[in-house]
Amino acid sequence: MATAAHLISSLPQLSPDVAKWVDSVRELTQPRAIHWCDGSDEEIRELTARLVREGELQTLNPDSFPGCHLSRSNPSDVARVEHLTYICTPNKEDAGPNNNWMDPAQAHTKMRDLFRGCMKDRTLYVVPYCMGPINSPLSRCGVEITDSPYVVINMSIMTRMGRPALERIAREGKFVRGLHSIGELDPERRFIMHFPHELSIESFGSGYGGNALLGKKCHALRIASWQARSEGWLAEHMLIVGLQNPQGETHYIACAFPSACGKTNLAMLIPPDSLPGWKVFTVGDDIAWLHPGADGRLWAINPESGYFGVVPGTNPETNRNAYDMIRRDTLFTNVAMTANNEPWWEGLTTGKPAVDWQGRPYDPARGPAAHPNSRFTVSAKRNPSYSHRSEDPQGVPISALVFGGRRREVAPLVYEARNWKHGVLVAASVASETTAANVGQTGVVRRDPMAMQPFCGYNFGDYWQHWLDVGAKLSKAPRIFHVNWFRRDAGGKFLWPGFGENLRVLDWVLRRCAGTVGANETAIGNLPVPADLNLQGLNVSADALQQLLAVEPGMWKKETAEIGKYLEQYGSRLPAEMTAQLQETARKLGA
Ligand code: OXD
Ligand code: MN
Repeated sequence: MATAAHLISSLPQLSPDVAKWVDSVRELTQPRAIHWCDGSDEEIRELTARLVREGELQTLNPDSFPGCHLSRSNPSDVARVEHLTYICTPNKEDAGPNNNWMDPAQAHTKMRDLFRGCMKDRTLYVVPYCMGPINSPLSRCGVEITDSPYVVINMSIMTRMGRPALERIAREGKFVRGLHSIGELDPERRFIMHFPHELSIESFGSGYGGNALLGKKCHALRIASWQARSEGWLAEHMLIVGLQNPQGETHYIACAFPSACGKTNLAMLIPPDSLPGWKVFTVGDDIAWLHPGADGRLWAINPESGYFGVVPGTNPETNRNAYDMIRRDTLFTNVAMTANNEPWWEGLTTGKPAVDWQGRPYDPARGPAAHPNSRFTVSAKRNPSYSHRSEDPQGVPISALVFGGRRREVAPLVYEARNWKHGVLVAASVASETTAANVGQTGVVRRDPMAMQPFCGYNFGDYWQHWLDVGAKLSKAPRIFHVNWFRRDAGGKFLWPGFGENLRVLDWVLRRCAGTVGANETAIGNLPVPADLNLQGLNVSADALQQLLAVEPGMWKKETAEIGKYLEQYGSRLPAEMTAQLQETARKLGA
């Protein structure tokens, strides 16, 4: 077996810390072989071919879906598991009421017991990766050790994986350690542990995306948010998109929405025909690392290089870019299949399912054909609206930060915060109906501050203070907005068409940033004067518009009281500024 020591001669750029760590994991987990991933196309081709031979992956119709494969998860392992996800800080208070906490020593002992001997008869893969452009000072590296070849293939799409990352780690010395095993896929023996002080992650018992692709939620959000606090930047659950207006000017915005609220759709938005001259460029669809620049602006990179997107609902009307993008070189997880070996999911208007996501003959009595959280993994470069600025080592300057949730009532279509400090309160007050991206009940409203409830690696109280501190450093801070595409009327019907039409709201957002449009100042922030929204060619009635832009004082007094109650649980860690901002809103509401 290739030990790390004997690899040092063939990999002159190997960091001794990586070598030592891999050796200690080898001793603990007892793999049959070790594979150091170099990230080459040939490596991924061979791995894919092997999984097809072994029946782990299924080749989809090579004529209509060339280079596409299907993976089926264990039915008990199809979503993130927030109740089994822990932040292990020496001091419990540092993890905060927003996280499950375990003492680091206790967590390490528990995990060592699970990992001991778990890779017998398996190959241990060493996956070096870089989050962000390989030559960007804003990027950070990690190494994931895993026994799942499915994870390796995903990581090769989602990150800059392989030799250049290993070389960067050797130069920098610092890297995030992620140890992962699928174990026996037993939900009773499943834990996702984070040790922010050690920049390390230990994940056992799940092969599903957010639990197992450790570069994504575990590193780029939970560990990175901690790292960002100590280094003076922000790691956020945000898409990044460039909007070019008919005058030819491009502005970048970053938007945070809870899981499965349409971030991928917004990131790839197609301007409707009735808004000629607009172009949209995608920089990222899920995560943004935001750094204050020397020029007083906030600069963003997307640490990822691919998309791990929700499939159901994707069709030429909702997201033509994604629909086109996933027709080749895409790894599908838990979709259904037609008789013709094409992938199929709910929301497709063509074809019909023959086999469901579990590989059984499709029977509508058993529920949807594709799992509601079925996913595509695909390189960002396959996106027709891919922005070449995604590779810019400096990132892109951000004009506006947009937050939102899935709310049938209360939150209007759009409003602008009074200033950065009020914006931090607005963002901390985000609430949304839960979705299938996490195990648990769907459709109940929960607070999801900055859409980071499942992903912030430390106490939200400290996190909000950090947001206030970052804002204080920005002489040209982005403006902060809140949107709600999901507002419904009394009969439960959506009031706003959403999808491409959301550009009309973003147009107003950009005009606010440019200072070329006024607003209605209300108790909760600044709303559009209805005549200032470009609704040309759109069939939204005056009554619907009135409801979309209404601030109902009764509902908002109740909302403000609920926000206050939610924030109270952060006790002495809650910044006084947040209370002051909330009191200001309450005063304006006459509460
Ligand atoms: C995701 C999520 O997978 O937020 O992006 O759950
Ligand atoms: Mn996400």
